[in-house]
Amino acid sequence: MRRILIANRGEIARRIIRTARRMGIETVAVYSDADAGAPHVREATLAVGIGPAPAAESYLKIDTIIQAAAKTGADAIHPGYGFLSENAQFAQACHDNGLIFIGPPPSAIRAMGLKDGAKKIMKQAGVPVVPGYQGEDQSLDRLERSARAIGYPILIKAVAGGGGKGMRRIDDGSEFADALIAAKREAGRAFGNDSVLLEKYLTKPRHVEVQVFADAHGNVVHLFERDCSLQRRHQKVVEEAPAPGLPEALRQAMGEAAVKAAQAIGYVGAGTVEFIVDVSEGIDRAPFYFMEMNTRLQVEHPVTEFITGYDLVEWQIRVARGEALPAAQADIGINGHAVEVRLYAEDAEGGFLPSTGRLDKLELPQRTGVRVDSGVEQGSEISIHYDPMIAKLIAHGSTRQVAIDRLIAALDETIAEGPKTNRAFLARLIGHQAFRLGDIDTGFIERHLADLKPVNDLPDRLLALAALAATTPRQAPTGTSPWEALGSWRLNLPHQQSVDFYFEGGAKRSLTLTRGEDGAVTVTGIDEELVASPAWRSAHQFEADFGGSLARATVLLDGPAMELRTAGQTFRLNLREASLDKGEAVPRDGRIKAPMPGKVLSVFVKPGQSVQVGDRLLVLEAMKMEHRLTAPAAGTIRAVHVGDGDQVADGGVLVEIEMEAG
Ligand code: MV4
Repeated sequence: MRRILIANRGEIARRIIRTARRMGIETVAVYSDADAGAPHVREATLAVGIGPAPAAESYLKIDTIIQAAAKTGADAIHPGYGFLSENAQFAQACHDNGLIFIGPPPSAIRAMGLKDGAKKIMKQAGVPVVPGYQGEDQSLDRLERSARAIGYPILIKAVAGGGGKGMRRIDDGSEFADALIAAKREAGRAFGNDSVLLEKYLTKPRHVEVQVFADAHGNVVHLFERDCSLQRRHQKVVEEAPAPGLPEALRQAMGEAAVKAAQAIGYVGAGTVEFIVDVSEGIDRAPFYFMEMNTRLQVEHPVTEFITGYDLVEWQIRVARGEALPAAQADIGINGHAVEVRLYAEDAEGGFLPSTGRLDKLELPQRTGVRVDSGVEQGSEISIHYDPMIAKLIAHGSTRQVAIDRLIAALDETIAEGPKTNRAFLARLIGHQAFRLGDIDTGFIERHLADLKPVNDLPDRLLALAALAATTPRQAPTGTSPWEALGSWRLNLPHQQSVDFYFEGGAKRSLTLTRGEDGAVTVTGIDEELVASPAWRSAHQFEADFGGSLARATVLLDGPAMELRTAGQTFRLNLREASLDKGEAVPRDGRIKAPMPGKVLSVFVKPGQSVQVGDRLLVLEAMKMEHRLTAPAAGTIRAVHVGDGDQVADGGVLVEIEMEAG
């Protein structure tokens, strides 16, 4: 293998380029018009433009990509994840054109493509599957009888669905017929296939997936598991390896089941076998069931790389070259613990809507035990066309607590400005007591949402730290010797300064700082007077020694606005009285506008209808996610300007509400 074309973009393209380069293999990047200036394009040996920004016109064009490979003399194609990575037709097209597809055989992709078929194969192979019905007979009568036999609550899943799409829970037999008809209609529209399967509904599942690897010589190993239970609307938010609290016997059993799953379909390359672990009765004797198999390298593979010490992209390339697996099962072990978070351009504090725009500032952390995989750089545009992930931050440590602490420190240091991000939310999430205890399941984020909101009451010590940061110059004047500069610089500072912080609701705190001859500052205006020696460690890292106890924080100043981050908590402070214009949380004219460009999926209201605060108005699909817009105030619908399937522009008026007085 001399030259690999990477049929992908962003962080995964860069990730593959890194390993290829280390192995002495050249790379070819492909890029859409929107990505012409992207880092992955610069870093590859060669690059080929493949069309307009929409993925359907570029990254998903099989013929164009095959042609790009032929034109550049590539002998292999790595599909990355997403896009064409699990497209059997693409894998086949590679083979047909004499290119090595760095992935499994098309037959294995196809075998796992439909849920019912995958389940049947696994059941046959002795891999545990969720009790249910996955038969050909799709008649109401047959399905209803099966549901009764399984026992409610049950879950209807579209056989062509995936990642949570097309699922419907039914708690009671009386709802069955209506729910089935609706589920089938939805599945038919979404996937062009209205077949469903039924499963016993598990009330407290954990998502535990096992990394497997197979070569073309019949060797299959697993590289232990990842826990990806922390999700929001089927979007993974935190992934870690190994799964916290998983008993060794269960780990062994799941690893063996995953290997069996791979063997059952003649697998070759990197794959992930997703299991659902039913922890409703605790984890000690928890049953686990096969869910689906992902026939690609996954976004979260770095946590596995951290704990096993192997480069999975290197393994993929070696297996694709026909080599035997680099390690045998007995050689593969677990070293420490790794946790990954996905930094997204989204408004985590405002309903998790994606946020687009230019990354005006991007400073990603560099610290021991922390890996950062990113596809963007300062100045990059986060567009509506692709996944809005800014970076993956992955931390490793000898223990889970060490890894978590490192990741929190990394998040505290991360500076990403322009679009809104989930940075502060992620830090609160992995700093949450229940997460630290490993008390996780797929309902975690929903259940703890109230605890994951920002808090803004600072303890006195942090308020003092903020005041110190506001009054400590970043550096001594230059030109004289450091010692003289420091001495005279300190002497030239005002002896006494006051700092006022303004809080929402009109509260104000005034602190007074009195500087001593030795540079120590006495802070008053808080419950207990504090004495500190403050210093900037770098442009945004501030610290103060409070009599032997060191307080550290990332401090960002933007005019009168200060952001202070420490120990995973983010505080926003205002050094000037906020103006009364708070923006329009509730639009006074009652015009509900699209928060971003997108497609209207469904409209729930009609003119003349009355609504209460929080009533759903419509669902907008944007950036591959569904966003539910709700009534910001009670009133009567005055006008509906959009219908199902309409494309809307950012700021376009969707619905108008005649708001009730008061
Ligand atoms: C389930 C389930 C409960 N019972 N199946 C969601 C995505 C898809 N891979 C499988 N999913 C689920 N299947 C049964 N029989 C609950 C989920 C589920 C879930 C699974 C893994 C991670 C997050 C989840 C969030 C909600 C529901």
